[in-house]
Amino acid sequence: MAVTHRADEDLRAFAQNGFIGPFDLYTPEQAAQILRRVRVANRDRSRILFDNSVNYDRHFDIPELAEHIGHPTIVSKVAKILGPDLLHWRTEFFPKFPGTPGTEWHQVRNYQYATGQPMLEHSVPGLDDLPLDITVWTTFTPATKENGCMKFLPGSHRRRYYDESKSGTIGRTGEYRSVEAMENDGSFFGYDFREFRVDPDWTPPERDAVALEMDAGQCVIFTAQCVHASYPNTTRRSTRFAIATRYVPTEVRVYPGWTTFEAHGGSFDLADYGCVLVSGEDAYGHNRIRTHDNHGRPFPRHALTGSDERR
Ligand SMILES: O=C(O)CCC(=O)C(=O)O
Repeated sequence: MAVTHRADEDLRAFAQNGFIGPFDLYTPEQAAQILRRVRVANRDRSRILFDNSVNYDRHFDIPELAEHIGHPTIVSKVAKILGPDLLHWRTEFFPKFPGTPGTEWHQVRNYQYATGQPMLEHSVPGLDDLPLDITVWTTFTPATKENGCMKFLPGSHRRRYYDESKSGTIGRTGEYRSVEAMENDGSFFGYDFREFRVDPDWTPPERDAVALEMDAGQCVIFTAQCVHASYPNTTRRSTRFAIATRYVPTEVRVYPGWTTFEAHGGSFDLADYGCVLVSGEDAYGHNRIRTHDNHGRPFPRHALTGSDERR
């Protein structure tokens, strides 16, 4: 009973705030060990899916991340929100090095900001009020206010503060500012999210921000529609290193009809891309599914137990 009560608490808190956590996934020692392996594996680019510096989707070539995307705690908590038929669609590295600025405030629904076209679309009519995807942001180092932990504006997922369909001048093909430039000016990985503000005069109310300090091995689960950002890393030697994994229900179309795209200064050829079914069944068949990683090993699939709630 206690577990059910806790799950209901999570759903209530998620509906109210747009994020839940932190939750334990690994002990700090396990997290440090995974991070060491990821750092070593990162140097071998021979089986990488996208050969660019953006480091999307390294679960295809780094075995620790192939395991991580299907972590049972992640899958069961995300399934409570999105339903049991779950696809993992993206992995991203989020390092924050000593002396670098915070990630600027932003709000994302369908990732249209990156190219001008939605990367995610509901296929079922009437679901427009529901999030398309859920992010699980796991830190493999401590994340503190000093080294750049995340911060959220609770409840902001219920209102549109940023409009990704606006045509930004910075970031899309040809205007990309490098990650190094971003680190110097604090913009959003080569884009400037201020360009997408619905009300150009609105400024995110810092006084309402909730800072999520976390131990190594913990995760926070959120809809990117909840306005979020991170603090600058003001330390001299403490790198914060997090990995975001993103999930959709199987009814969502991922990269609908796309074969390639350009974003964050990288080129992505989707020829070998596929989502990973981390739990349940894919009755829709909208998306190509990858069952094995680039080493030929099967991705883990989590069998949900108990009364996982459909949305
Ligand atoms: O790690 C960060 O600084 C930002 C992460 C973020 O915006 C995301 O995971 O969507």
